[in-house]
Amino acid sequence: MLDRRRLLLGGAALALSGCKVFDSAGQGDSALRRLFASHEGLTRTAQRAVIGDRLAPEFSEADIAQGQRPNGSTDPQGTEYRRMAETAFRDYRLTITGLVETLTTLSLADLTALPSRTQITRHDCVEGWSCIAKWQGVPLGTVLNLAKPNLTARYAVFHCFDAIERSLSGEVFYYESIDLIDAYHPQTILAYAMNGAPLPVANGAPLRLRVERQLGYKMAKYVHTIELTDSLATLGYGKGSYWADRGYEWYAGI
Ligand SMILES: Nc1nc2c(c(=O)[nH]1)N[C@H]1C(S)=C(S)[C@@H](COP(=O)(O)O)O[C@H]1N2
Ligand SMILES: [Mo]
Repeated sequence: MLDRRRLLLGGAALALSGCKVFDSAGQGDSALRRLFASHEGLTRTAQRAVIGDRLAPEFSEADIAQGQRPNGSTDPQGTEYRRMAETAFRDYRLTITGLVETLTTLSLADLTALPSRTQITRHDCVEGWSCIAKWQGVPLGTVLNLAKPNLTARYAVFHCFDAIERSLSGEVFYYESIDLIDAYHPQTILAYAMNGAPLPVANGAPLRLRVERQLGYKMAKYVHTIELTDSLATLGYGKGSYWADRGYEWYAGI
């Protein structure tokens, strides 16, 4: 498999271990940030060339050694989210908007009524840990097709319920994006179940993305809106995701 860290960052990755450490790399004009920026275009092209349309490895039940380790936000505190969680997400609606023909909203019952896919895959966090878990959900492509994407759509942006950052200047809600190649990849699903049970709050209930050929931070939890766009320029600081805006690569291929 591609040695992503060596290809991307050389020795710089070795000095970094956690999201907090990366976060500081996102401040201002750090040398590390410039290093990331100069590698981004090159690595995305190189990784795509190597990866092509391949499937991520899938595992067996026997490979599930432990629960999925919760990371990042694990208990969103917003009032809308808390109210939904208390009533088993009966009032949850996923919205698909942006460059689509039909603005579409789907309840959890609507989503679970669609044909589902189940896959046992390994989640790799950039902090250096991995977990194998079983994910069940609806293929993202199926959901996007209900909204009929315009031909101009290039990216799927995920807007989430959790405020990942709170400061005097306000709250920043987690956001991520993938291109439509990954969005329509057969293993890209909106998961509502994990290891045979409804998705726990700690792991992104009621709905989280699985995009199996990329690192953990791409797999947006607590998704409330999927927006199709032709550009990422107006999202956050323009790099396409909360963590990409803070120094990670946008295309986090593994
Ligand atoms: N909405 C949201 N999605 C998120 C995060 C987050 O903080 N908020 N953290 C990301 C990171 S860094 C990882 S490793 C995985 C963790 O998923 P898990 O809690 O199911 O292990 O979710 C990703 N998706
Ligand atoms: Mo992560």
